[in-house]
Amino acid sequence: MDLQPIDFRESIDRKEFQEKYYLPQKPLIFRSFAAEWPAMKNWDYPRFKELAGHEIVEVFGSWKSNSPTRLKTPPERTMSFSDFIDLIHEGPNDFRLFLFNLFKYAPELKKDFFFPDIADGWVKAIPVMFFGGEGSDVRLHYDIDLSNVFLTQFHGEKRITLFSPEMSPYLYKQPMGSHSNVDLRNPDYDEFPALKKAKGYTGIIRHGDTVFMPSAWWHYNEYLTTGYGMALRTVNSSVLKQLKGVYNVFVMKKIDDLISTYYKEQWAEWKKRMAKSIGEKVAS
Ligand SMILES: O=C(O)CCC(=O)C(=O)O
Ligand SMILES: [Fe+2]
Repeated sequence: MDLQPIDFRESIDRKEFQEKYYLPQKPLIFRSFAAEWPAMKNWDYPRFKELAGHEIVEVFGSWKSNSPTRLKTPPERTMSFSDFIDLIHEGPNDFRLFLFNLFKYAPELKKDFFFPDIADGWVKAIPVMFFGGEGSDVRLHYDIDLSNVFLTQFHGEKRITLFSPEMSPYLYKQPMGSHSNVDLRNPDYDEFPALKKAKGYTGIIRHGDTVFMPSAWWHYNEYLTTGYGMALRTVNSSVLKQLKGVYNVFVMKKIDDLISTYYKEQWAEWKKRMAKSIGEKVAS
C-alpha cells in the first residue's frame, strides 16, 4: 500500500478550494471550515447529556465480528445516550454511534454551526454525528449517497485513510454494497494481494479540523482517542450520480437487507468470492 499525506491547510478561501480541491475532487484537511462555529467552544459531553442523555441510542461494536459483509450492519446493543457517553470514556473499546442525528433530540444545537460558503448544494436536512471510543474503527467504505462529505472533528483525534473511487478493485469492494472487509490496521496481503497496489492518502484530524472527502471516496477511520465528529454534505454535481445515490440508499440497501435475512451465509460467501475474484484479476 502506498499512502501519501492528505494536503493540510490552516485556511483556504472559496476560489482556491474550488479550483484545487472541490472541482478536481481531491481530499483536504483544513481548519477554516469550522473555525467560526460556536460549537467549537460550546459543545461538550455534559451539555449533550443534559439535552439528550435520556434518549435511547443504537450502539455499534467491532465491524469484524458483526455481519461484515452486510451493507447495513445491525447494532449490537441499545442504551441511553448518557450511558453510551460514559461507556466510551471507560478506556479503549469498540463502541460507536454511526450516522447519529443528535439534532432530532436537541435542535438548539443547530444554532451552533453554519454551512460555510466554500461550496454550494448543502444537504441541510441531515447533519449527522459519529461518536467512538478510543481504539474503535469504522469499516473501509464510501458513502452510498455519493455526496461530498465534510467531516469535522471534535474533542479527540482520528486517523483518516482515503482512496479514490478508481481504487475499488484493489480494495476488494463487495458487490451490492459500498464497503470492503479488508482490515487496514492489519493488512493481510496473503489473502488480499491486490491491496499491495492500492494508492491512497492518510492524515490525522484533531479538534477543529475538517476533512473534505470527495464523492465516492473510500474512507477508513480510526479513533485514536475517544471523540466525535459531524459530517455535512453537498450533493453530487452530476444528476446521474445523484440518482444513483438515491437508488443506493432506497433500493440497493433494502435488497441487500432482504437477501441477507433469508440467505445469510450463502450471500456473505458469494460477496467475499466476488470481491476476491476482482482482486485476483488486478493483483498480478
Ligand atoms: O468517523 C466516523 O465515525 C465515520 C464517518 C463517516 O463515515 C462519514 O462521515 O462518512
Ligand atoms: Fe462514511
